[in-house]
Amino acid sequence: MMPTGIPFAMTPARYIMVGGFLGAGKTTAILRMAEALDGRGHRIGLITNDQSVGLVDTTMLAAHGFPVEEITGGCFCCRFNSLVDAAERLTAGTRPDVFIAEPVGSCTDLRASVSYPLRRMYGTAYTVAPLSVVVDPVRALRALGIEPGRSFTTKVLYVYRKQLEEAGIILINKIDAIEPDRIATLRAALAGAYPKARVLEVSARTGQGLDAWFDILTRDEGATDADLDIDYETYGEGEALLGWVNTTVKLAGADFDGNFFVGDVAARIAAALSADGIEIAHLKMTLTPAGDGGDLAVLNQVRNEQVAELSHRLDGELSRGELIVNLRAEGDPARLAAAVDAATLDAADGQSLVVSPVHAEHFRPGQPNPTHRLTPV
Ligand SMILES: Nc1nc2c(ncn2[C@@H]2O[C@H](COP(=O)(O)OP(=O)(O)OP(=O)(O)O)[C@@H](O)[C@H]2O)c(=O)[nH]1
Ligand SMILES: [Mg+2]
Repeated sequence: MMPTGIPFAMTPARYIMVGGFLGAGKTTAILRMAEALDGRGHRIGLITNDQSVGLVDTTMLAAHGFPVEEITGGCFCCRFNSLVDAAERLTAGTRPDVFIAEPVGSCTDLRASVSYPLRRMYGTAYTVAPLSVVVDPVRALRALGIEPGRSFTTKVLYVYRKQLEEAGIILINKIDAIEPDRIATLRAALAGAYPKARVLEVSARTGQGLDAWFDILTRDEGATDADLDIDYETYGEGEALLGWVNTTVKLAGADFDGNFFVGDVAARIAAALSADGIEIAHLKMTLTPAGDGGDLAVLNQVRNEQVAELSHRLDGELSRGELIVNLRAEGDPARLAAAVDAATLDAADGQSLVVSPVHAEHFRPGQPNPTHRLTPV
């Protein structure tokens, strides 16, 4: 039966895509949106995306009880058919009327390679919301050259700016964590540089400002998204400057404090990378105790000098568990992987834990090669 009191037609389903650079707060904002729209009577299906398997985001979102499909092996634009298949699998399972999708944080040109093709080819199945691009204000102030501080090199920043250029909505996130005058400066700069986008200020953490965003996403079409003039060679080079590491290991030993453990691993990784002058884009970890108690630690760090944050803490100690580490940073993937391995082993040594590898890979994303690339008619 159709739920009532819903602000837009239920068939076709709504497709909402939440982009933005690595670590901006996409997953956090999506979780908030899923909870809010679920509360309004919608059935939600989530789609995560990454260059490879073993994802912290999927583990985290699934832990909140929402159906999640993971698309790996490339971004939505290059795996368009997998995106449609994932939506169909979710439909076969729980028949969502709202799909919320998180593209890879180093991906851009989503409007031409995902939104238009969805509208043109599957317009009876989906209406597509304006493209949101989430922004971490400290990262943005540095990337736009407004504030000093460690940032990325020119080609990575090219991708960063292209993401903003195609946004229908720019979501300045994390306003709980930064002074209002810095937000005002950033807002003015973004509004000046990207005049077609609506700029909203929110905190995905506290919920401030999010309702206005949800309202726009559930009502409007994506007509305000800007068209992108993009050089795929520079885009590909920028994306490939970011190294990716995904590792999963099992830990076993006497009872240990998992919250302390993930913080220790993060501190060791950040110290090693800082020593090499490598900037972290996003380091994230989950530690899940063996068994099915539903307990979970989630750690994130989005800049070298930031103290890692635990957004979920384990309730008690554990003796066996699975650690997933996802690191994205501007540096040689082999060097990044070595830093992750050494940090994990050294931290485990400190607790006399045995580490058994489950999955390990490191790579640079391949040249983006969209399945479709359409512009408006
Ligand atoms: N202070 C504060 N922190 C936030 C807010 N939203 C997200 N964060 C934190 O920012 C970090 C990154 O958040 P994610 O939601 O994982 O970011 P993401 O954009 O999904 O990252 P990738 O998937 O790696 O691209 C986490 O530590 C979050 O807890 C916010 O509104 N305020
Ligand atoms: Mg995410």
